[in-house]
Amino acid sequence: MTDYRSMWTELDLDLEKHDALLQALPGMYENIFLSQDNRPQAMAYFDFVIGEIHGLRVRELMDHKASGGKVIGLFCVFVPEDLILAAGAIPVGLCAGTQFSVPDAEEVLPRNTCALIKSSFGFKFGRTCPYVQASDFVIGETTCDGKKKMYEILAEYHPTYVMEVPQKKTRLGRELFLDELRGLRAKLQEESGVTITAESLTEATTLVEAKRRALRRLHNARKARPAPISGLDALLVTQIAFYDDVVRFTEMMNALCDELEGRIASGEGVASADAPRILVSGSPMAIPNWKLHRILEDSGAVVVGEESCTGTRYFSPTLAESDGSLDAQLAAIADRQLETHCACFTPNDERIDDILTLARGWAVDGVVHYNLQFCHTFANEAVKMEKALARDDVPLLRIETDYCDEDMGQIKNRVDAFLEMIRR
Ligand code: BJ8
Repeated sequence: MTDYRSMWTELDLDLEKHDALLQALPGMYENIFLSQDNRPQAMAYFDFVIGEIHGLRVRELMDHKASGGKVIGLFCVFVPEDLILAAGAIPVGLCAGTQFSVPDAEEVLPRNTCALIKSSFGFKFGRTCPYVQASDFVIGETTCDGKKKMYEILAEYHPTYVMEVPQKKTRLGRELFLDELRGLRAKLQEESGVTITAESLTEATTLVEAKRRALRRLHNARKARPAPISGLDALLVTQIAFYDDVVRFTEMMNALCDELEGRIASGEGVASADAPRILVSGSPMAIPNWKLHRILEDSGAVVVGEESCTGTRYFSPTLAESDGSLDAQLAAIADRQLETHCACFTPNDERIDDILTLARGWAVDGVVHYNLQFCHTFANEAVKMEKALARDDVPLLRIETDYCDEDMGQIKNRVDAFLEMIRR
C-alpha cells in the first residue's frame, strides 16, 4: 500500500479528520458493493479507483500540476469539461455526497441548506478533500440560490470563479450563456497560460464525447431484462466519471459495456427478470451517496436508470457537429449544455418529457423521485411530474432526505410498501 501522507500534508489536509474519513470507507464499500451477487468482472477497475480515491488519482493531479498544468474543481454539469481540457487543465467534480463533512459546513452555512451544498463546502472548510485542496481554483455557477450564495462564502477560503447560467431556455438565455463561455475561455487562458484554439477544443470535445458515448452505451444496456448490472454499480461508474482520467475511464467503460452486452446476449442478469424495475429521478447523488439505491436494491428492486446529473442529465445531451471554427464549437457547447434539463430552469417541461420517455423505453415499473431536503427547485417540479406520471399510469414514490442514516429504516418501509404495490 503506497503511503500518501506526505502528499496529504503538502495539500494541507487535516490529517486526523482525513484519517477518520478514510477509515470509514472500506467497510462501507465492502458492505454495499462487494457483497453484491454476480457483479460484472469489469467492475474490478472501478473498485480499484475507489480503493485509491484519495491516493493514486490525486497523485496524478499533483504530477500534472508539477509539470505546469492546472487542476480545476467543478460543482455542476453546466460547466463544460471540454473547455477546461482544451486549456491543458484537468477538471474534477467536487460535488460531495457524505454526511461526514456536513457538521464542518454547519459552522458557517445555514443548517437549512441542501446536504450536497453543505457537504461540498464542508470538505473545503474542514480541509478533508484532497481534490478541492489540489484545485488551482473552482468554477461555480448561478443555478440554485443555495449554490450561488455558497460560492460567495467559499470564495473567502478558495479561489472561486462563478459563471452565469440563464434561468430560461430562450434566445436571450442562450446568448447570455454563450457569452459566459467566452468569458470562461478567457479566464482559463489567463490561469493556464494556454490559448484555447479550434484544434485543441476539437481534440477535447472528441475525448469528452467518447466518454459520454460510453456512458450512454451503459445506459442503453440497462434496458435489458434481466438487468445486466445493478443500479448501484451503474451509479458508481457515473460518479467516477466526474474525476477519473477521461481516456482511461472511457476505455474501462467500454470494456464494461462489452461484458454487459455479452450478458444480455446470454440472458444473464444481476436480478431476476421479474424484479421491479425502478427509475430514480431528481437531485444528483454525488459520491459516496449510495443511500437510496442501496435501500431499493436491498429490498429486491433493480434500478435501471437515473434521471439526474449523476445519470442522464450528465451524458444524454449530444454535441452537434459544427464547422470546426472556435465560435461554432462554443455555440455547439452552449446548445448542448442548455439541453440539460435541470430544475433550476423555468419552464422546464422537457425534463418531464425525459422522465416519461425513460419510463417507457426502460420498461419501468415505478419512479422514485429523490429530493434532497431544502432543494426547492426539484421539490416543486415533482408536483408536475406526479401529475404527468399519473396520466401515464406509472406509480411514483417521493422521497425527501439528506445524507444522514437515521431515516433509512423509515425510507425502507416506504420503499417496501411501494414495491409491494407494484408487485400486486
Ligand atoms: S444541472 S441539478 S448539478 S444545479 S440538490 S445544490 S439544485 S438545492 S445540484 Fe445541480 Fe447543476 Fe442542476 Fe445538475 Fe441546489 Fe438542489 Fe442542492 Fe442541487
